[in-house]
Amino acid sequence: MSAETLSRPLRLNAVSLAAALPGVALPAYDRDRITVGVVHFGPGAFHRAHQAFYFDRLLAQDPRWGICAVSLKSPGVRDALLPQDGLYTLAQLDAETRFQVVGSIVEVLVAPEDPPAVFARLAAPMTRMVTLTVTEKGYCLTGDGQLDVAHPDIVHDLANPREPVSAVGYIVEGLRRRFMAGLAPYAVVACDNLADNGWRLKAAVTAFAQSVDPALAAWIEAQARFPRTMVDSITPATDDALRARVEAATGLADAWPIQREAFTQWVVEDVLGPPSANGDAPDLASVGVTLTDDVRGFERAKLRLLNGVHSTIAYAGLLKGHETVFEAISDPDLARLAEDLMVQDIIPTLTAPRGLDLAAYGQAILGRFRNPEIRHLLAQIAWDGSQKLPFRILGTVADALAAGRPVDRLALPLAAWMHFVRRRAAEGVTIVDPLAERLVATAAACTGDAAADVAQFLKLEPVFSRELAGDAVLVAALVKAYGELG
Ligand code: CS2
Repeated sequence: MSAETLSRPLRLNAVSLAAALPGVALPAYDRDRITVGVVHFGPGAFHRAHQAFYFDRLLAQDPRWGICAVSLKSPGVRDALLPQDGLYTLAQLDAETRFQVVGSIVEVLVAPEDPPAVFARLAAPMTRMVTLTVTEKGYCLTGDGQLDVAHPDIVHDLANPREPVSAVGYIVEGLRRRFMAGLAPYAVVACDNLADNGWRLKAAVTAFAQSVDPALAAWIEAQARFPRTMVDSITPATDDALRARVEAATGLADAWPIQREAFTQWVVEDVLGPPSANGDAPDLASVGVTLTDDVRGFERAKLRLLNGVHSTIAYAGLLKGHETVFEAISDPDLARLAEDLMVQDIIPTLTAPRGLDLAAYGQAILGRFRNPEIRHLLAQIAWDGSQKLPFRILGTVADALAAGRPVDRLALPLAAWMHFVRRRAAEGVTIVDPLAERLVATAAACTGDAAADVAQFLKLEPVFSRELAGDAVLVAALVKAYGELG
């Protein structure tokens, strides 16, 4: 063996795992005994940081909950994880650093390459749960939360329900096959940052199924469970610095490690039924998941306080030339804005779930933003603003307006987003957003006159409902904020 070969670290996989450096946590179960109980759509960084981590814990006590991860579009995850036997490293970067190899993903499929393999998994009796992290836009909903029947993927899937391309289309086709086979439906667990995520998904799935077969829709309506959830763990995108750090810490080369903060939370609406010996429902509570009847309280608090303030400092921070959340929250003006928004504008719109002190929760979130170990790019959070702002900021705005409270500060993130869009469009930088084309056209119609520019943006109906766009108090606040930031 040449010196060069000797110095190159082994690639992480089922065999090399034994050579991981001491201190690296390894799967605490025999992976050969794992069966697939979960099909997951969208195995991006967040899934691998969060749900796959909880299932990894669960597998130590129950081997029926291995994950079949399904990418709806790109083969990237499969290409990285296949040579690694599905294994990857999760780095928890915080006051303490922890490296762990996660083993819960036992199969990775790329749906467009092999739809029958996906259908087979969905229709398998052992599959009891389908989870999703497909981002806000992956649900194909209209601005008011209904299935968007004009969305190209949904148009395609309604015309070809047996050859779907969307997550909703796959879920319905899988359920149809179970219905025909006399099997119980799987539970469908939406894990994206949408208010009432499970309910919205259930409505979309049922509406789709209605056009396929009304009896199927009625069966789904009556029998399938779509718990609402709140998911939380700050997970910046993987970069080469992380790859190098993971390699140094584990002694193994990982093509796609994942990083996150130590904090993680998963709150699931308690509708899945008791965990049972026949494997119908996983014992999520035993691995740290909160099961509750009041998921909405948790979900609103998290969406509005964490994600709302995240988006605020992303747009306002980028305008001020900052690159990361840590830099932005270290800017005293932005830190004050974040805190004032939380205390004066957002918390008054929330009802605390039992046991949650909202003021302390808000402070803890700001503390998490100050984690110096995490290099979370503002540009990443700025993606898909048209999809995120309605859930993160506009709900708070609507509640404040209804209560007769001022919305001047809440107008700042919205105005900052408008400037962000204009600036990117002017610089010819791609805007990552499903509405990118309309955003660029909107930016092109802007002149720099605050009232006229704001009016252009307010025409974007998937973002601003007609009611909000016509609200004189909000319009005045937006024009003022836009002028101040310009
Ligand atoms: C972030 C979220 O990228 C974003 O838009 O606001 O991904 C955030 O980090 C997570 O929701 C935290 O749980």
